[in-house]
Amino acid sequence: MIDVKEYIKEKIKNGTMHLTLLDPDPAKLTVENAKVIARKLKDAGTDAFLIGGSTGVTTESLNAITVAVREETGLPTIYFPSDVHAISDEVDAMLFMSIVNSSDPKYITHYHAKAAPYVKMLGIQTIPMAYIVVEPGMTVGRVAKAKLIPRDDVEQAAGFAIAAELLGMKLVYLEAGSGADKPVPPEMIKTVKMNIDVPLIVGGGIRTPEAAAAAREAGADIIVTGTFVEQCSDESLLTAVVKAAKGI
Ligand code: 1GP
Repeated sequence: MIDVKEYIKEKIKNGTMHLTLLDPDPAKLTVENAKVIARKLKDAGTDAFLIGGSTGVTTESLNAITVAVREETGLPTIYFPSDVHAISDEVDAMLFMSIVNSSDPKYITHYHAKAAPYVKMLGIQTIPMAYIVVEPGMTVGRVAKAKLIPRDDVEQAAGFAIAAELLGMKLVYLEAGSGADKPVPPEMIKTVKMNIDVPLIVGGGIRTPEAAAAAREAGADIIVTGTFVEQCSDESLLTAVVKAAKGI
């Protein structure tokens, strides 16, 4: 298995990474579709796959999509946890993430206490990550009862990010929510990036080369696109977004 922490460290030395998010809810994505999308995104230059969604994910669907993506692309697969009951040892790593601005302890540490013994027993590589949900927040904001960071409150976002770093988190993720009409504001990305030394992930609502470039130029180390890559059939636009994210 790939050492994903090391892979990320090496990649971001050379610039921003692009991660493709696939939602393994069987109602949204079949294994065959996942293979087609994964192949297209590999060709477009994506660096790794995040696999996860807020609802409808099972261990079986997670395993099936992970194996398909790995076989199709050979790129790292990283579980973006959905549900305490869905855990896979097929992934190369798992984001062991706390939704630090949730108002519900379940999403901060309590679900973790239920999942952790299994994660440890299965020997899954974990990467501790703070997940900060910004307006509009979308499904994850509602499901995880996030106290959404207002789009203009860059200090609050920075405060959560710095706290996360001091708590020992190895990644910080600024999330506007999957399918958001507006991505995380570049000003917020810039302020958070200036204040932390761990890699910064940005996602939610990025679906144009301009938005991807704006996030990269503001300081994102890793840019995630999900809805756009699942829906876009124009391969030149896919490639343009991935290239804009990576600055190549
Ligand atoms: C969601 O940040 C990701 O967790 C991706 O968002 O689906 O809007 O690309 P999109």
